[in-house]
Amino acid sequence: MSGKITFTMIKPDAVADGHIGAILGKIADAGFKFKALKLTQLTVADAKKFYEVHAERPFYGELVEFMSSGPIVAAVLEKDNAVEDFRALIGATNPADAAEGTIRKMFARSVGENAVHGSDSDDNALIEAQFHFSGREVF
Ligand code: FUP
Repeated sequence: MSGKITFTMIKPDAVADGHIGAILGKIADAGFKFKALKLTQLTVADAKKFYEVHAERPFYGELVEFMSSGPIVAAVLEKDNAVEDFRALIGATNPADAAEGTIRKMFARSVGENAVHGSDSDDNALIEAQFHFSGREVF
């Protein structure tokens, strides 16, 4: 079994569309515990750094612009097998390909504005959690 921690953001589209409560409810109902939680907004520099692995991709500029365009909810979540189970809960990157009942299928606008982020590995979960939260904000 993999690690117990993952990191998520409810992205600006889902916050603007009024889905914070519904998405947090689905996360809690799926058995995740909230270790850290806040409403915040990324600067352009923050978004560039967070997504720098995608810097050479054609969608990088739009992604940075979108992710810094409005408030997000950032959270650290705890559950056995957290990374894999959370990615199953959110569904495929493109909501058109996401399974019924997944968060992206229910709430995402498009592949670029896809409602939620989920870490893709245990190592990245830790890096991303530390990017957004200081030690005293994680419980
Ligand atoms: P995921 O791990 O499912 O969030 O997907 P990726 O790491 O491949 O992509 C990160 C973000 O880049 C996505 F959430 C949205 C954006 N993206 C696009 O805008 N277009 C694409 O074709 C792929 C990703």
